[in-house]
Amino acid sequence: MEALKPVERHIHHIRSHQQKALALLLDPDKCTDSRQLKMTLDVAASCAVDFLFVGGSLLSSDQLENTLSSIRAASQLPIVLFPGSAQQVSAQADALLMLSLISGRNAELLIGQQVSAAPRIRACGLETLPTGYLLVDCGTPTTASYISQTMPIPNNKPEIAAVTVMAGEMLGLRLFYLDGGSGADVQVNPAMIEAVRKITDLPIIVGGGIRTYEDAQRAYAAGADVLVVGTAAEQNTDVLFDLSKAKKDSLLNA
Ligand code: 1GP
Repeated sequence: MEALKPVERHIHHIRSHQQKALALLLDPDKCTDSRQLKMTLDVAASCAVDFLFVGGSLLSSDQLENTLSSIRAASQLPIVLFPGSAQQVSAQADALLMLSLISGRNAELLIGQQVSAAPRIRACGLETLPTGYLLVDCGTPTTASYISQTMPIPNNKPEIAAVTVMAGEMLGLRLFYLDGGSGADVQVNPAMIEAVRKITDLPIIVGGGIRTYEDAQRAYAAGADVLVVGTAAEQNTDVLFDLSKAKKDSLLNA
């Protein structure tokens, strides 16, 4: 097998050392104030955030390149694109989550957008992380569920997520992302994370509705390797201190 590239290797390194990671999600539509962005990135650095995820299910302004330049100028953290569509590809990033929405049955998001984006991704030389993406119904219809026109997995059905991940692993996907969607009412059910953890040793990313130390602690304890926070940090960057503490404490509790 080909040697792992830096971002995927970093995630595996964290996992193999029983550590956890925290990713801050930045939505380019909401990063138009460069002073605010710089302050957010400074907090991220002081909280030992591991990755910056950049993207959105729906980008209504053309701010991706500008946002990436501003992030590059103000932060050393690895930038991972979290694309909502084939347009969200840029050589300024370090890597891209090559998402396939395996919880849904929309061919366009299972493989269509990926085919459209592949030549550009290759031309940019971006590292790709083959990621099985699962949307979970966390209490409110989200932009991700609406735009993807897919039915999310019910949060009280861990077994559906588990067999979906099982199939994804058999297909060769190498990471899994359980997502309640941005601004979810509640976090992904820890029982679902646990069920997925039991059937795969591959890295698990979890996001959507994570707002507190306790939310993060529950998700890490259930087996999440990387937690993603967006909305709560947009509202108040202090949440990064709490989530970072949960990350450190999870190591002590391991
Ligand atoms: C959304 O997982 C991310 O795709 C983050 O969700 O904005 O609710 O933190 P929040």
